[in-house]
Amino acid sequence: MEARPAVDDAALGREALAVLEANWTGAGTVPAPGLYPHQWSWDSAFVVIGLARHRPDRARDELLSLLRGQWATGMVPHIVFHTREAYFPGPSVWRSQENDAAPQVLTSGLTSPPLHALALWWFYRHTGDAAFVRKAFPALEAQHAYLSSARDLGGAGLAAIVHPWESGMDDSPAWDGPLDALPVIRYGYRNVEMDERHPDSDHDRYVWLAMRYRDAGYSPEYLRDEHPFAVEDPMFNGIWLASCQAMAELAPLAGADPVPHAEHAERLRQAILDRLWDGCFYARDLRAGRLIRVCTVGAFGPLLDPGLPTDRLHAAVEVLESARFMGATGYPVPSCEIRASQFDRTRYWRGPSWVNTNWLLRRAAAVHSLDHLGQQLTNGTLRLVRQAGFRECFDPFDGSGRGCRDFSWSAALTLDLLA
Ligand code: 9WN
Repeated sequence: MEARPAVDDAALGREALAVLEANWTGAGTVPAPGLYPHQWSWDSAFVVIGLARHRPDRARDELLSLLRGQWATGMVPHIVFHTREAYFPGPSVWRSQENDAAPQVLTSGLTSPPLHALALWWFYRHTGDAAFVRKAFPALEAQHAYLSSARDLGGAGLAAIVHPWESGMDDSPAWDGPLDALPVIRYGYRNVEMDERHPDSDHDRYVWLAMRYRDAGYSPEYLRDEHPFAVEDPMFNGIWLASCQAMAELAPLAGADPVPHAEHAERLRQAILDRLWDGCFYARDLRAGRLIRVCTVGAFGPLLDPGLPTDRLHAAVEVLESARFMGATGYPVPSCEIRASQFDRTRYWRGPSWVNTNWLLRRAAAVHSLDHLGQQLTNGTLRLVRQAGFRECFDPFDGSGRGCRDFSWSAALTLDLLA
């Protein structure tokens, strides 16, 4: 494993700020130079969280820049493009400009985990900037209304993701089953560029799925009646629940009624428990009508809820701390349980550890006063970035870095962990 010279906290913090400075385009922070040259939605929310204490001006600009991409439906897209292409699939695939609901700036047509209200709450907690809360609140209300109206495909109140990219955990083994069920052979789409850049067939399916949705005009009726991929994900919905609670706390600052947001969080809690729990939280495949029984780091999203019943909390934490996850690896938290046949320590969301999910679980530990767990997550994550740098993800056994270097959320959340 590559070793870096030892850095103290102050130097690590300076390095993190330098990475975020270098990744700032003047109109948003790119996740990493080169591979990800636009603004990604949940990446930006993590950047807001990390910059809240250090660069509140930049944190505000980051969120506002992302929200320029919000559609009239309330949907916050998973990518806001800064240049016309330079990433596949770029604007020519999404064709957002052909949709009446889309903004002027070019965007993707999918959404991503709705972390933004929690990020705004975090920002307020550290800055006390109520004026900014008032400014951003209506957009986040619209985002939540969109999820309630257009994404409740299962009819029980949870939001369904309609594409693996919407989970933020693209190649998670949780999506293998729903992807395998797609009729790619009949409708498969490839072009020369994809053959060169993405030899594996899952990427074909990703693009095919996105284009079907696009060709249906990004219509909610199509999603409800025809779209072949619809999954209720515990991480997406756990984050949404935490964001609803954040909205309830922020509402008075924005002159809004907190009650609907608090009630919404309660409904989400019940739906998550009723539909996604069976000894641990699993994603539900709405098209196959069953739980997807592979336990990934996404299973721990509902722990963000301070009102999670104690028996479920303890059972889930036991799984997290067991040899299925943290108990077996040197570093927190593998993205898939290590005993699963799909576990692969080298492949993105199929095994490696990520700073953002570690941060979310540390937040979950804090809301439940699980101090020892929180400390383990903090120390383990700082060890990863101290040893390997601000990489995209890390081998959970030896801590070596994988994927991009100078990855924005790894730097941003390190700043928060150091505080
Ligand atoms: C597709 C930008 C994004 C993250 C996701 C991560 C990866 C994109 C990709 O990069 O997804 O959206 O090209 O694989 O899985 O979580 O938001 O950092």
